Amino acid sequence: MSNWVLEKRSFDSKEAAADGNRFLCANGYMGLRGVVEEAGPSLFPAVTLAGVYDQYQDRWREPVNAPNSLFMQLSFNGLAMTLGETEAVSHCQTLDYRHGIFQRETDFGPVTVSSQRFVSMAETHLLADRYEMRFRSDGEMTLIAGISTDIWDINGPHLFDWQFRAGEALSAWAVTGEKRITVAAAQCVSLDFEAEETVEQRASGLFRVLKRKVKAGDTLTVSVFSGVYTSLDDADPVKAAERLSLQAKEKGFAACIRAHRDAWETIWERCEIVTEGDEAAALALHASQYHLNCIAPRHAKNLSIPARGLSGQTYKGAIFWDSEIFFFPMFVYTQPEIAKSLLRYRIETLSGALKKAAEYGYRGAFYAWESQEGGEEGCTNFNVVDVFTHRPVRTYFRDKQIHISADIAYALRSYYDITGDRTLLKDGGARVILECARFYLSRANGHVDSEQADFADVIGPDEYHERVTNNAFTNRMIRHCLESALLLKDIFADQPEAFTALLQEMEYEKDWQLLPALLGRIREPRVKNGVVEQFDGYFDLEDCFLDTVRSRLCDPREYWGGDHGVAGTTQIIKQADVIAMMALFPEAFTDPEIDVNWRYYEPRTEHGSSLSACMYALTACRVGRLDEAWDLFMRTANIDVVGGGKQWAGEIYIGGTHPASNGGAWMIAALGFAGLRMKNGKPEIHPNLPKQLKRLRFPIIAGGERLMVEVTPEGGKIVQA
Ligand code: IFM
Repeated sequence: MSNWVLEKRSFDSKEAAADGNRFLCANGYMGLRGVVEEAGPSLFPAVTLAGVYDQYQDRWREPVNAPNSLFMQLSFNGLAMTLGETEAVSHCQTLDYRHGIFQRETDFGPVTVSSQRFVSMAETHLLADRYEMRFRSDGEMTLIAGISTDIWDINGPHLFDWQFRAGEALSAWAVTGEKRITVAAAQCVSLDFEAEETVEQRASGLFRVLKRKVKAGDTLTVSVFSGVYTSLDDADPVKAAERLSLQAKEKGFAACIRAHRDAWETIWERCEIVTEGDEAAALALHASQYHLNCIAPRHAKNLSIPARGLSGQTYKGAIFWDSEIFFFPMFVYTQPEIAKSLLRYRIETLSGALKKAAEYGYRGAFYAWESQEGGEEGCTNFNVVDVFTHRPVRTYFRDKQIHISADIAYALRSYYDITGDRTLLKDGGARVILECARFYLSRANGHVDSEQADFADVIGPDEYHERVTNNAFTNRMIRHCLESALLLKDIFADQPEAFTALLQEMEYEKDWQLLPALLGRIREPRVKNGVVEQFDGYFDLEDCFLDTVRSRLCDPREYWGGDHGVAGTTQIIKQADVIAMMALFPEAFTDPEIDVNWRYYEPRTEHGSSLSACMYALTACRVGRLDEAWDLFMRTANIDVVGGGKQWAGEIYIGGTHPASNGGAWMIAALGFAGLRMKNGKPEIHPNLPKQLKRLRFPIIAGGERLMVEVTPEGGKIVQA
């Protein structure tokens, strides 16, 4: 197996949910789960659309899945050749990370089916599949190829009033329940054989039925071209989808796949991390970079990326802090136009954040914890279901995880620091930072017996301890947000009138005076023997081992956090928190400070979130704990290679890809192993290469220059690309 190819040589329907994620093909506009053509809803096929949401009844709002327009079902002599139902002699499926191409080959005995398909990186709305049948005996084949409207949804259905049209292209379209958005798919086929052809409209969609006699030794091929559009993309999405599928058919499969492969090559030129020394690590890095790149919104200027990418509807397809803290770094250093899109999404959803703050009685911008279109809050007050009572549990992620606004301000500032480009700040970014700072001005609590300001009743990244006071991470991020707001005056020093006009327009003059005062008063965390206390009172909690806490569970799926969770009264934390702070502000802490905190918190961390390991790896690099850094790196980078992690919580599907880990893998390689950082607008490196690697090389764009970073055991350099 090359270090660019994921391969699986068996099929087990129990692994279908996880494999659908691992073998995902996507292009930022849509994601096609890695399941075979004939799969019905029990194998979780989906074409998930980016940025299109719907709510069915009072269920969770989630992204919409388009119909499956690559559906194909072969029967031979009356027997359906369906993986998982008909016994197969062998099955192999692969995903080529370099070019985003999914292949399967299934030997059903009398016939072997093989296919090659992709979600075009060159043509945003195009899916294509080349499906080949090799017959070993004489008989009659029936191939059903069409658009399946039998859609697997978690909280659906979302598409209603189906309509169909059959011409050279088959088309199916429907509207979403909530906003009446039209979702359309069209499909054309090109055959290298003659067949009797009929078109059938069934309850499950619109299909071409192709029948013919075959002889042993015959090989027949069908190429399928499908356009997918919504009324958000085009005033006539049905026509647009039909037009695209016809055009693609005209071009032919070979030309379409060539354009798709070329588009991927261009992406790799911008960001490929080349390593030497460890093949498993190379594969894991390719997987991580593939998964993050394939969900980047290249077709848009103002979209962000959901926490589970485009692998389905988990986490309501919502945008979390994952975008700014975990996805953003790779993009800002390699493809800043994508980083810009992530931030434009926040700029354009500021009104949602202002509304949310006002609803809670605050001023300024309080961004949604789980943000959907328009900045709408997708996070409910009851985000967990109790495994014992099956009742919803009141959770406080939505109302107390206030670091989200500062995380966004952090990324806006980093964008400026790394690119040197002020346009984003000018075009709304400065306003966002100022509104976030204003939110913290209104959210701060005076301390009862000192001059200091507390941030009480919050949740930090460690979500197991809810409603705490002075979470070190949160307070540090808030300080940085206030500092960034004040720094804007220097950034726009050459345009003082424009900056003053902005403050006036925002009625900010009084708040501007208050910022330095609050900055000077934010409570510093307690430090004991060099260890930063995660929040007020954390050190007084029971100090015990992870296994002790685990042994207290009555049910393996029990939620560890909240009022009754097993972790709440202990020092066991879900994910990096103080260590995340140290990873984000490396210059604010000395090596011994980081080391002592790392040694304290790592054994107390469950790593119950895929966001955790990379923060520990980054800080481990910094203090020379390279063996630990390597293990955490492999865990991070391999996450969507092995497809680990929970897939189900009771009845709720929670699986998906892990873009935060994918971004984390880039961060560990670039910011950790190479030690890349910006100083006074210039990149510099401080290599910490683990012994497993003989070479590390990757391109960056920093301060407007295209550069190449090279690290070997002998040292490192940054050269012109
Ligand atoms: O943003 C994270 C959070 O920190 C932990 N739970 C999952 C979320 C989405 O990845």
